[in-house]
Amino acid sequence: SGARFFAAVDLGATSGRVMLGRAGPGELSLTEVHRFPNRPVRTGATLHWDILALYRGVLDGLREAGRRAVPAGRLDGIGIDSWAVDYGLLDADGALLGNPVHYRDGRTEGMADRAAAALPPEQLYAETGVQHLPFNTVYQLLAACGGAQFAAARRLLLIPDLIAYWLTGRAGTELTNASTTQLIDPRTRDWSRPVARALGIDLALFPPLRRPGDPAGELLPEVLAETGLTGPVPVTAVGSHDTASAVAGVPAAAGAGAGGPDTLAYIATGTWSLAGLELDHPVLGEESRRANFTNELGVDGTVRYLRNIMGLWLLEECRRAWAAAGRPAELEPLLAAAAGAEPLRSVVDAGSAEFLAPGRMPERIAAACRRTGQPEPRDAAETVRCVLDSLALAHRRTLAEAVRLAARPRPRTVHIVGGGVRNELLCQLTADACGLPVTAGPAEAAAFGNVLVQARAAGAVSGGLAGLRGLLRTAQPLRHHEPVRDHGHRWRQAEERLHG
Ligand code: LRH
Repeated sequence: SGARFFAAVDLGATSGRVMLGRAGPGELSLTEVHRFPNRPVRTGATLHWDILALYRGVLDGLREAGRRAVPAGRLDGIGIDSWAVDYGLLDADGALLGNPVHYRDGRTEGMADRAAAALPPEQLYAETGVQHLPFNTVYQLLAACGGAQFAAARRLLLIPDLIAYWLTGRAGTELTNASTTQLIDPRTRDWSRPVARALGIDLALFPPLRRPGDPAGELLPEVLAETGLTGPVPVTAVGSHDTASAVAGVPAAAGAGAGGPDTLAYIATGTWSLAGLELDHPVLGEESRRANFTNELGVDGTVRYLRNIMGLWLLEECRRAWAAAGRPAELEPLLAAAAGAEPLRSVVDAGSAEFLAPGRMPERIAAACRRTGQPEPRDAAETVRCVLDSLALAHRRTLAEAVRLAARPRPRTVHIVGGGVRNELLCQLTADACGLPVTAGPAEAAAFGNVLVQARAAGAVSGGLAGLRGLLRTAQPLRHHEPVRDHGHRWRQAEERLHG
């Protein structure tokens, strides 16, 4: 057939993967060829990403993708996406200055206040539409700017742009990820000079913007040699923010999505739950700011109107604590036990930044229950149940608020994509909490969205976002969860317990 081969590099907070996509007219499939752990490293007080280990994982994955392509060694394109917000600094020779700092590092404490003294939060939101998260890039820059590394920096590259730079020798700033820096105006989809000026951030640090679908260079000869690939291999800008690619990879029905009559509601689950709507314009009002919704930019002119929810981080951190204490921490038995535990016994605010930092998660969850006058979980099963109920409740609350603030019709279904798809209990509880059917899948939505954008840029497939998404519905089996009827009042009560 005329199918062509594309590699999608998708770097998440706990693991990275390289997927080999096969795409052609009416054809789309995806195979995982390499997965590697992403293990942050603390030196002194600072939590870092081990960026060279990640880059080695990328090279190993590209080599394996080439082996499996037909003919071997030939790839028609490479696209890179990762978590948002973080960056590396380069010196005047183009060398990396230190390991990129992890967004969960504590260095940004107090920076929002410093920013607010220079630019009122109302104005910052009206200009950028970005929710307040303690680790937004602008706060990281304010924390970094007194240091020696920052003084030596000539260039700033967001994580996927840094990987692309090492692969190609060419530097750019991909737009969807740039929109999480809090330096982009979502109306013009370009830098906000007023914000940069007010905060004293030099936009010249950022190489020029490129948009999903734009060329991002070709693999360097050394990279071809190391991966065994046959040149030329183009690298293409995709939605390099993983959430942008994941939402491009939502198998939405025709008619649902930006500009369509139906509301596209999604939850991109993984370390985070990103719950919201796809819109064709940003929502920048004061009510939206107070509700802490963000307007991230998506592929093809779309806007992701969503809120960050702590996601499976809560569960992963509990398991890490139990494993360290020598207690059972295997996922499947814990989920089975949680399924049998009393529903909605206690819930915590899964949107709260109090759960952002690593460490002692079961104790912190118990403390939050105590503080809100609810019973503490008595064992691991009850703790896991509390986490999943709390996530489902946050999904319900966030989607309902998004629909109201964006003045959109009630969605017909909620799409869950990303790693959380594998957690059937979470998907069912989300259906119950939202009172809406859930369509679960694909788990690798980010890689699908990544491949689709590259494949279109290469001319292997064509169409708008709706057309591309049409290919997804046959590429992967999807699971459907019907909400249990008459449970609405239980979730309403739990919500009142927590939020009044
Ligand atoms: C998810 C994600 C999310 C960001 C966070 C930093 O991986 O990109 O969209 O808010 O990481």
